[in-house]
Amino acid sequence: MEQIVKVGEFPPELQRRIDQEFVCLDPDVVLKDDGLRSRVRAIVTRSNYHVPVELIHQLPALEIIATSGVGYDGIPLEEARVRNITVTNTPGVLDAAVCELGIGLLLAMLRKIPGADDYVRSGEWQNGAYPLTTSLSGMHVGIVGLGRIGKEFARRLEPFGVSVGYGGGRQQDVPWCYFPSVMSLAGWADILVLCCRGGEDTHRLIDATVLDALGDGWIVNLSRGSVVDEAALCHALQRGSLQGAALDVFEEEPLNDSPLRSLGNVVLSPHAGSATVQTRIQMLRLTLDNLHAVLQGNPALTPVL
Ligand code: 8YV
Repeated sequence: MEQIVKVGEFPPELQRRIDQEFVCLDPDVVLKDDGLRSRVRAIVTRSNYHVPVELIHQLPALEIIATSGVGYDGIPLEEARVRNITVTNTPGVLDAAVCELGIGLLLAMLRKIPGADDYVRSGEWQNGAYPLTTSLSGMHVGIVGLGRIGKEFARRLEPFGVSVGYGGGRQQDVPWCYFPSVMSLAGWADILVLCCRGGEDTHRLIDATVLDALGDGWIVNLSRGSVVDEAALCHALQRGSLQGAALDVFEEEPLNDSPLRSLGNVVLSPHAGSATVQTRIQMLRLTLDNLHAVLQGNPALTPVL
């Protein structure tokens, strides 16, 4: 079996599947063995890890970097482009899972479901009714980044009787309202849902000015923590100008001792958008198929580069 470099960790049940098709080597092991280092043709990783550019420099025979995930902001694309290294991701197979969680987080945030569960468990209900919450129906929901996941999310919103807008990219032939900027979208929306990719182009796209434009609204982040100025978000939530947030991603993961962890108007999720058994198996299958294709001299199934 081909020896490949593995950057990051896969859950045991997925690693066992990889081990049936490839021999995974730790980067440090490869870099200490010049023979191995000169032969290795592939890197496998996951989208929440960073592939160091220094590692790529040390692997002269590298042909493919395959990530299990849709995001590729952790891969030094320019270096890969210069070296004509194929980069692949796993788009499409995780859209449903991410959007299912996103709808769940949106409803949990508006209807304060985690707090309601605590309210019953703690016996607080004996003292009176749970405070009234907020309906989704009738809201203006603005989607930042109308890619595959953004479109899937918009389609799943429609049965809830909301108005859907989108912004942060080009106008598309879709039945939703286009806004030429994130600022104008935030000014229209009651709820911003972040579905854009991570990376330099979207770094802190949602900053204090956008949060001010959103006003006493809500925000759901399904994309990357880097897309939001987290300090500005905390400040808006703490002073109550922003009514609430539901976050699956964070500037630093796992979330550290952030003020977000003590705010009652925030629903927190551990970067679990694609984290279902079925979805992760599908993502890994596509990742491995990309590796086999390129290493056998064939085109990648889902190339980014
Ligand atoms: C996680 C994701 O990276 O697909 C992405 O970009 O953020 C998630 O799917 C997951 O760890 C991928 O294995």
